[in-house]
Amino acid sequence: METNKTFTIIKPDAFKKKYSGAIIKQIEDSGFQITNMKLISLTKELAEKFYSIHKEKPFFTNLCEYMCSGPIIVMSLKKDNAVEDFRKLIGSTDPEKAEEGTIRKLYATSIEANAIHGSDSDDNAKIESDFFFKS
Ligand code: IDP
Ligand code: MG
Repeated sequence: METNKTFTIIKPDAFKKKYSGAIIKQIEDSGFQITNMKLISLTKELAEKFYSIHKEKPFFTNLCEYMCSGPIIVMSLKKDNAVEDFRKLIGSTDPEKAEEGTIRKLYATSIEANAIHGSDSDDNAKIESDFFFKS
């Protein structure tokens, strides 16, 4: 399994607030290369499929609704140690717990509307990137 790839989504809250440019700059300045990128809107079916691992969680329905609430930017990224380094760059799921300078600390609205997604493993980076970029 490759360790130099990850996958990210600029979520609807951040896109709506026009943070996409600043977030992409921070990602590139941190050494990540964008290898694929597109602006899309999710359907309920796609959101539920993407987040199916969380389907038993109490926040699942709201999460899927929120992810369909506006355009998102999906990107595949390349860098050594991509998954771990990117999770560090975005910070904790809850922006109130995220470290200073992380993308979620800077741009998130709430624990749900937390500005950005980052894959949590090399396996999921491939699955998630293929989900959006292989038809
Ligand atoms: P992650 O995005 O940091 O990997 P996960 O636990 O995988 O966090 O959760 C996926 C997404 O679900 C989060 O990014 C956030 O948008 C939402 N979420 C996670 N936990 C909560 C919660 O306790 N309340 C509401 N939404 C949540
Ligand atoms: Mg996750």
